[in-house]
Amino acid sequence: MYVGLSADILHSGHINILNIAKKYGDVVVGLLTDKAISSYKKLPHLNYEQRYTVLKNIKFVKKVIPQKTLSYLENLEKVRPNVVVHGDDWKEGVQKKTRYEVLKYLKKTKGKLIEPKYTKGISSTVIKKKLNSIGISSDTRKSKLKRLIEAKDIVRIIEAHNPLSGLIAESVNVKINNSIREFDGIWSSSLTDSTVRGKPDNQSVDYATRIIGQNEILEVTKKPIIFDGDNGGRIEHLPYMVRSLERLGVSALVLEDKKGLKRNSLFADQTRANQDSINSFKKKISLAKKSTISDDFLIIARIESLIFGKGINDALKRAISYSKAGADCIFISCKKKNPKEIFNFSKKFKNTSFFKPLVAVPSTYSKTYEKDLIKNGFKIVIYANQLLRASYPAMLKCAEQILTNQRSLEAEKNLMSIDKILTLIDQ
Ligand code: SPV
Ligand code: MG
Repeated sequence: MYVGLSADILHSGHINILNIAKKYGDVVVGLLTDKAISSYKKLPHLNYEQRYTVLKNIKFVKKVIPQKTLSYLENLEKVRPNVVVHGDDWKEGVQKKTRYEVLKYLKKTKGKLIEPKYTKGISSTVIKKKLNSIGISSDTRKSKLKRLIEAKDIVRIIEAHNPLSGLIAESVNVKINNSIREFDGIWSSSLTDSTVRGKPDNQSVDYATRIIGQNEILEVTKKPIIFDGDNGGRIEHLPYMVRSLERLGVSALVLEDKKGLKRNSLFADQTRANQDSINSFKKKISLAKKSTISDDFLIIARIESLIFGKGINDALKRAISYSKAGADCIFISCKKKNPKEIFNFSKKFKNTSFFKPLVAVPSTYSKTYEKDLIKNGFKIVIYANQLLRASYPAMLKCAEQILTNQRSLEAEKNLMSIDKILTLIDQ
């Protein structure tokens, strides 16, 4: 007898299903893995091991095995159950197709599908909403990025430069083919953090200021955060930065192999910027890694070779060295209009035994689809500046319209209503 469950938040509805199932024989639970769940909805609150421990201690359950896909077929072939039990709520929505597959299988094996009525008055979705309003602990948030990297084909990150843009990153979603698509996390960009403060992206805004800003974003969001740490500053100070970020619940620190006065990599003119030596940067990576408190906090090494026109072989040599020094992921900078160069790099890097998940920032090669990044070994895509670039022209246009017309009526049609702004943030 087989029951497929996510079992993130167990309630009396689940116990009812398991109790009914028990009446038909030994209950094998196919516990959906993080990967299977995140293929159609948010990563569960509890990780697989935590969910496994809870389930295997329930008296109605004989055995718990992983269900690696939304589809039951692989496990049904393995377990060969006579009966499958599932709440009748899967007749609609994203699981409709899965149900149909199960019915087809059971018809073949002369098995039976039991569908107890969905338990009214209790819903995981409502419980999750309540939990969300309580907030998230630093440790739970921090560990989410690593879990997402393990569970998803690609982890989709968007820049936030203040709490309001953080709220957009947190909650925006679109429904496509019955599943909800959203961003998985937030990028704290040195470029947009500097720009909103009216300063150039050359570390004029110091880390302390940026970390205070980050704290405000952390206060109103729950998604994991990747912090753009530029070159990490003086190596002597690096352990303090790592510990501050980790304590706050940030999930990863990106360090780039540049030295001296920093210039944003997207500038055409890099004559005043310098790339660090492999040896010196390796030391930073390994010290940053040693300074972490847990394995959940990731150190991402960012390679600037292609920005300096040094070619793929230099980038590859560095990727291997930084990977050996302990980098968890490799971020390969590129400001070409197409991704050919980074795809050639990833092909070669994949063939080494030092491969680490790759990070792409498709600001200039924006025509590249996520599916092509996935095919080429990229695990994280960062939309690094788009929200700020969207807001500035809108504000500028509004200010110009007011000046031109000497009143604000003409600008109104592009503005959020007064009612909306008053209620945008929950009171
Ligand atoms: C940033 O967003 O600050 C970055 C990414 O470092 S890039 O601007 O592409 O260098
Ligand atoms: Mg930056």
